[in-house]
Amino acid sequence: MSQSRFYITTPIYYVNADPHVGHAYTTIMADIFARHHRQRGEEVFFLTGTDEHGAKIARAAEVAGRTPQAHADELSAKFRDLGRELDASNDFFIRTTDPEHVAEVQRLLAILHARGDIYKGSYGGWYCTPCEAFYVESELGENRTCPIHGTPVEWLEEDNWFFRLSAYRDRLLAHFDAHPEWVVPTPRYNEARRMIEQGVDDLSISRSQISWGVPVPWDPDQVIYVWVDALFNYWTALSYGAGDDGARFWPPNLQLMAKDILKFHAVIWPALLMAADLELPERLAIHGYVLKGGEKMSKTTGNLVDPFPFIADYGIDALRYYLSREIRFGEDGTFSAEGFEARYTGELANELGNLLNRTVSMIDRYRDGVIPNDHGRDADLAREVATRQSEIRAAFDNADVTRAVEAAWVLVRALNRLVEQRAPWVLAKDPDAAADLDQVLFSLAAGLQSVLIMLWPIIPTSAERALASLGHDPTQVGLTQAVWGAGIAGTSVTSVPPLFPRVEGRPE
Ligand code: ME8
Repeated sequence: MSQSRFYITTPIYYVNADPHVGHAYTTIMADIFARHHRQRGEEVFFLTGTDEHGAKIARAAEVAGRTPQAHADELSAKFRDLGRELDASNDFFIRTTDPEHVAEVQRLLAILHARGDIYKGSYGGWYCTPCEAFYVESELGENRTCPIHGTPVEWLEEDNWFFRLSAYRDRLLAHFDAHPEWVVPTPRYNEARRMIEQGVDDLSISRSQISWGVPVPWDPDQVIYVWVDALFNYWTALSYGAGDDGARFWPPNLQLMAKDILKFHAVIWPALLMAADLELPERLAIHGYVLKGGEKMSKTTGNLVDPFPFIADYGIDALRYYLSREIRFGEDGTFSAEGFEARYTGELANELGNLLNRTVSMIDRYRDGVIPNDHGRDADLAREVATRQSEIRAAFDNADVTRAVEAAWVLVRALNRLVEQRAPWVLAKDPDAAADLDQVLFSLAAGLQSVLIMLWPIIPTSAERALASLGHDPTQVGLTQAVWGAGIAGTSVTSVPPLFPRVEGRPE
């Protein structure tokens, strides 16, 4: 049987400024999906990277007093480092300045040109450099400002190469109709469909007034519009970053992004792929914004949260857990230091960390550190484990990370209730209750083993440490290992320092 594949992407981030929690959010969410699909035994390719061309980067470099390349090198390295800090298990990190990417974009563009999908024209419009996009007058905010950034737009007029986007309108609509779940959640699907219905203009896909970009292959005085260069990264990465036959991963199964770049991915991207005769992605999952004080965190507005202090103080798993649980996937949600601390202490430390601690120390004290046998008296709990596992699979299939964490947490709470209701410390005093005590200790260990494997995509390092303390090989985190009590009776537990230790003070 051939192994199924799963190709997942994040947007490639602009290297105009340092990364913030918004970028961390998308990368962490993508990593959670990637890990979950690996747990299913699938061959996963997880791609992230940086978007390095265009006026926005050229200007940022100018302000920093260095060449665009030197600027991109430094900032791209920061995004790569952020990925490592986040424990992102990406299989490749693409940079649009990679020569292989540049060559492949030029090859694709030449194909579109040869097919008659590209023509020369002239264009004038209101340009927002932070968006790297044109707007029509009716889309602008007060005093001619960008609807996304609120910053002034500028009038740009030049002779450019155009892509016949309008010619793809009917095919795009047909694709939307045939694949009602290709953009989730539904309001985003509707929004994108409406944009196409209302009419799409041809797209200027080159710039003559800037030089920081990929030269148009048949007209080197122009560079390719940065969004066209960037969107193709999802394809070009496979041509040099995924080993021999990287194209086997095509098309992407899941592409994550926030709603700011919906139009580029749900309207322009599929049309470019149709023109290049490439299969369309299976699904785009559009998540909400991470807000700070009620506003979108953004490099342009400057209301940023730096993820690094939170990672330093609480550990990366705490950030991964907080973001996946607090911000309902697909909706906007607020990042706050108070909320972070509350979930860390109330849930990770008190509910999960203590549960492990108590379980291991009771097995130590009452059973010499060896997990007893199952007496078959907790069939309901065993069934609940199976139910939650199916729920988690379904949640991931519906691109709903938050629901997956919630389902796992229901089990954590059920196990805490088990401790309180059965009070092993009382059973331990009664010699006739030995089998009952065996059962509760086995059930706690079995339940923990299962739930830790289910939580592994979210909190990988903590889950591995906890599994090891239960005598489970921490490299074995496939979902088949998450069945009730798999191979756990008779193994020895070892106590470990608290998974989520108390943190003094907190980042602002
Ligand atoms: O748009 N909340 O790059 P970018 C949630 N280079 N997610 C956020 C966020 C926030 N406050 N801020 C940023 C670009 N993000 C282009 C993409 S792809 C071919 C080219 C995340 O650096 C989110 O994924 O502005 C958003 O879509 C992306 O970063 C935008 O990153």
